[in-house]
Amino acid sequence: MTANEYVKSRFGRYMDECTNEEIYTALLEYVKEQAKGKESNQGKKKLYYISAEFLIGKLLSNNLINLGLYEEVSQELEKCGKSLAEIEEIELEPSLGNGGLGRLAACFLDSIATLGLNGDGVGLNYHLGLFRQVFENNLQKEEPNPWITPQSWLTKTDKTYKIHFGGFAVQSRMYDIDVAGYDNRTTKLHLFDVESVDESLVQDGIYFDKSQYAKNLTLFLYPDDSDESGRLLRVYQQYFMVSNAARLILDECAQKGSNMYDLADYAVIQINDTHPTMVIPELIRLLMERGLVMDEAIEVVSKTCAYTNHTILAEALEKWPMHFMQQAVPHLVPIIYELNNKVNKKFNDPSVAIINGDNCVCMAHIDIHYGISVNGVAALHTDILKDTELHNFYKLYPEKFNNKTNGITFRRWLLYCNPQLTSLIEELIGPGFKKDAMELEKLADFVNDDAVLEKLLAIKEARKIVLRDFLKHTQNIDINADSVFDIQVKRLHEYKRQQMNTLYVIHKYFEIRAGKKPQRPITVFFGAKAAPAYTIAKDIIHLILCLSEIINNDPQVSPYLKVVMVENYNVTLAEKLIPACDISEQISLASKEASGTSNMKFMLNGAVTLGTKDGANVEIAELVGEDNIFTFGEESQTVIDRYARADYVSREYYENDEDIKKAVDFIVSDEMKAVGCAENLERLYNELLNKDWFMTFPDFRDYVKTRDEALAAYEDRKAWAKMMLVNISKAGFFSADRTIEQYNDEIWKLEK
Ligand code: 26Q
Repeated sequence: MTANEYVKSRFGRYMDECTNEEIYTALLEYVKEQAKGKESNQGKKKLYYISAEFLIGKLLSNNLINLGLYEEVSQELEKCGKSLAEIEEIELEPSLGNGGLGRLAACFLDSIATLGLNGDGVGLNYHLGLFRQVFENNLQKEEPNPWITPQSWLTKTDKTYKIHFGGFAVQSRMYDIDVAGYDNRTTKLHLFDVESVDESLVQDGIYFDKSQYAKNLTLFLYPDDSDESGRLLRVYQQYFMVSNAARLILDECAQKGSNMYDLADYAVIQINDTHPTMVIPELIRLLMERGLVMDEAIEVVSKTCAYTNHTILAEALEKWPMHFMQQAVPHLVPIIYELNNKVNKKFNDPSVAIINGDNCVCMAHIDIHYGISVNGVAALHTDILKDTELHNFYKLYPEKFNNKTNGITFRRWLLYCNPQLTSLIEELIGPGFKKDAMELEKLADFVNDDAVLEKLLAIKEARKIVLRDFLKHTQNIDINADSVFDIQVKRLHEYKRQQMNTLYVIHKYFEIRAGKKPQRPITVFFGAKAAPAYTIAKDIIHLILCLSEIINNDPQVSPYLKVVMVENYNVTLAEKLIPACDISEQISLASKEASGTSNMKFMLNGAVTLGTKDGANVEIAELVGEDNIFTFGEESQTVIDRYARADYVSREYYENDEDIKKAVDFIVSDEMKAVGCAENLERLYNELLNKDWFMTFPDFRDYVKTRDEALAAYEDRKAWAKMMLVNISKAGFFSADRTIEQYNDEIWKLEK
């Protein structure tokens, strides 16, 4: 049955007589039907990828592409004067992730399905997701972000469990989303929910009673900081997630014939950061309920779990106070004590203990001692874990440590989001790259082909116009499509250094006012949510919005420079911003960004990276060569040494560098205060002057110089197009298919 026939059977009318809502509903059902036909791999051993976040994005077009239905459906829609783009507008984007870690989990599911591996995702069905960001008076405000409608990708299953917490229990239910692989099988994303959750608990903004657990367990995705009651709720959420996962795993393995002692032959669990760590004690507990003694249960579980670390920032390594555990999950406490005793007996080294001197449970330590594998997410990151952050563990278990450089799914981040570029590539090297991304290397043959270079530039121009029209339509923003598009989109965090980018813009603003005009207008895009309680991050957003207003209202500068901060940056916006980008800002302080993944998406779409030698930028630089990337800033070892010496004084840079001083002073100028809030601006100014923990000033000179070099290089259009082509041709390594093959070959060992 074609899509149009399906619409007719569903509504009694063909597409041309249906509303967009009806067409959307019918296509959603049609895709669900088609996905059923693609069975999942039923091999003996199965991967359970447990993650508190799955930032899946809208699914309609992606599923159509992966099921091979995209062309057919687009053409049928076109015949009746409609476009898939307008139907897609009906779909709400689930915001089930903060950023990179959640998006990585989504890319991995796509690759697991595409490679035909037996693996499912397990997570939580947050009703209101992460907050929706709105700007009011140049400040971020948070609002709930409901996404579950009667027509959604969720399928209610009859799987339910009773989950016990200290003092009460809840009934859970599993919902499934089918994940269609590209031209292959499907896998499932299992999202657990509580029947008793109550959306009316939310009052003003995103405030709600944090103590009514039965009503709020899956209400929101909790952003990465906050008050004590929020942190405690996070523990309840994590336990709810892993207790459900553990029960599901044991049920499925028992059904396949496991006697529980051989669990590792049936299941492998990938723990996505420490958020699902309690699955280890919970599995031990459940195995003991099934008759194993504790030592046996510990041994079985220790052969089944593997841990991925995504962060070097000490404050992001989860440590939960023991009294949280006592309150939320008292039945895990004796097991955690036993896990700690065993470690202490064996190693007698407080730095590797599970319970630390402050009586907190170090979640990562459980994963490392009681798992088969510890991996970082880029080569530099893994090296830093081994040499510095987790060095004491590396000495104990060198064989457990390994690197898995992140990847992205090319289905969403090339085929879907940039059909124009996809067609050109296919015209040049055939369709093989869609299945084997390394074939992109064949593009290198065209680096001196002027006609090809012209076409690449034309596609970029076309994509800028698409972005311009989209932002006009959705956010009423006006941009000049003939300007250079310089883009930094990612969660707002001081280590990612959006503040350094902003200081550069201020510096440019002064240059233009002084008569030094850029050769071509520049548009600087930001997109970022800040965690609601992360004050300085919100101050940085405030600064960007104020600066944008000042520049917009300055007729002397606005023809040459524009700052655009898009509201509520999400996957849908990323899909529009990335194909239009010329310069990709990847400017984290060296050693701090574990990998980054937007850097890969930009490169794949022909943007040139302006970046520090951090995370996966290092591997990008190695692949494209120094001529095809703009790198700047101090090396990670220099930064690590500087932290160790603790002798960085930001004020010295401020006092000795006129440009830094001028830019920083502008933050608290009368001009800025006229559009902004003095308290916020002064707080940020003081933070930079007295702390600047992520060392923006030492890198500032080199950043300005290198960014200006990139802008100058842009003017040689042919040379720039060559750089674009080299970047695209070398992006194959960053396919998540490669990453997942490596996870499977070296950790999971699933049959194909
Ligand atoms: C921790 C404790 C309490 C509440 C929340 C959290 C929390 C939530 C989310 C801690 C961390 C996160 C998200 C981390 C993240 O997105 N890390 C990114 O992972 C990417 C994929 O590996 C990397 O590319 C990025 O470099 C890394 O920052």
